[in-house]
Amino acid sequence: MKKTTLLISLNKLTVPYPVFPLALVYLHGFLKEKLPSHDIILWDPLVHTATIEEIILQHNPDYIALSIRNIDNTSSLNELNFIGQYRDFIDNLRYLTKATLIVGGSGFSIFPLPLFEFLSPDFGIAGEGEVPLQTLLKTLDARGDYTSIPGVVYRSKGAVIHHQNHSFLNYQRYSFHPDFIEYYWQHSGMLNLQTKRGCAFDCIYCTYPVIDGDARAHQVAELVETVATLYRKYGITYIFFTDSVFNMFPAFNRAFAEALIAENLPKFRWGGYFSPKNLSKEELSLYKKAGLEHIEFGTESLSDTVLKAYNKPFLFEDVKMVSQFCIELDIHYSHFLILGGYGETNETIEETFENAKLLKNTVFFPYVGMRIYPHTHLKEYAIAEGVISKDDTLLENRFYLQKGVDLSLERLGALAAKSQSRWIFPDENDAETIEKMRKKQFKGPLWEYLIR
Ligand code: B12
Repeated sequence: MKKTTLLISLNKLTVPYPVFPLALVYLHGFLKEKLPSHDIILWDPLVHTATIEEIILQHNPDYIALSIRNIDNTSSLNELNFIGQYRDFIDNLRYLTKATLIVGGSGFSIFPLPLFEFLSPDFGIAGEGEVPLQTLLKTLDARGDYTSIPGVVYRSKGAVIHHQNHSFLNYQRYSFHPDFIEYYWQHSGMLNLQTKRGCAFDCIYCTYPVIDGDARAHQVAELVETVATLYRKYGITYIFFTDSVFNMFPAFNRAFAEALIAENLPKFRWGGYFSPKNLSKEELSLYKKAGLEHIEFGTESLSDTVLKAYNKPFLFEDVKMVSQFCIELDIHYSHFLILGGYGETNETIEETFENAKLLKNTVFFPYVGMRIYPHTHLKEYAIAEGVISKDDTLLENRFYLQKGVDLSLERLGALAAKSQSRWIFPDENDAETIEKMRKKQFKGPLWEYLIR
């Protein structure tokens, strides 16, 4: 008999805009192909008007797989944490249904053990989800032994066990779900797609290597086919490539850009996260021809002392150079910064604001302090300095704010006001303006309209 699996996105955050739950369409696409013995139903509280009670009544699922993306908003200025609402949701599911509950997602993957303890699902999957979820569902259907499936988290004799997954997929099966495409195109002004997984860098605060594992690329032909279908069949002309860092694997990127150009999608535009490291003007110019419209640089500081302390593999000189390339090629670009993290001083803060004046036609998005996450170098430094205790799960928002540095908004705001560029601190709420612009069919990230 056919089983029913309900796939849910738990993300209700709409800041800076609602983010298309890419994980769900990948998991759906993969399971449709590899697990035909299951009917897969998708539910997203932002998209669908039916309530979870109605969905459960209608489909009576055997399994419910929940995607947990955000744990917190990484901002010390307007702290949010979402795990309480996830637990309430799961408690309600326990009341509504006897279905087996499985959780996964980037947020879950950062904290698999403590979050499993906190949420009490039946199973968790940390990291890439496609193969582990398919294997787990098949095994549970057959009442088989799930205890050694890579990636799976479960409880045994009171302890929570996690077997890490080290073998990864190098392709994707994108499922074109019209409800999702329509809602997110209207409300986000972009859809998204991933061309690579994992991260090759080792920045002291970052969770990406823990979430995604080793850096690897997907397949050019399949990606271009997905972009072309979204463009031709659904009228999607703007995509955010969600890779941790887009400019890894230059040979792959070149092939991808050339294939996009050959596909001839004249109105197609895209953007992504880039690193200022290893980015030539010639490469950027090719991406521009392939539709590159905006770049969000994970720069973090404009002071070499701090870049070194954060273990960023570039210098301010690189930042200046790639910013200039963007200006010359007419590519919108912004810089994300972390002020007051490990190694910052009052002088390096001043240096960052001074250097910001040398970067023209851009927007800065500064975070204040570094969110401390498990399995990072920063966690070890914070323990050594007594900022957190050794056994802190870090599920609650914990920040590293460099002692002795004046990080008051008064000071930072005054420095920002003196610089010639636009600084958008995380507590600035532009939601209303953004919503108005979306209604007028403005596409893309929209910060490009704020450039001074
Ligand atoms: C791209 C990105 C963005 C872009 C998104 C652009 C866009 N249009 O898509 C932007 C800049 C908008 C953004 C914003 C934010 N982001 Co962000 N973002 C990312 C990034 C780099 C990639 C996310 C992605 O799309 N991955 C690709 C998909 C396919 O992968 P995935 O979701 O992980 O899914 C796989 C697995 O997790 C698993 N899986 C997923 N769900 C499920 C469910 C089940 C049941 C199973 C079994 C498996 C499973 O299988 C999937 C396929 O293999 C991640 C970091 C990272 N490397 O993951 C951060 C990340 C998701 N972001 C994060 C945060 C915090 C935010 C913000 C709150 C930041 C802020 N202060 O504004 C906002 C929230 C926006 C919102 N409305 O939700 C955090 C979330 C964790 C946390 N700390 O809470 C991350 C992990 C980064 C970090 N700091 O650690 N983000």
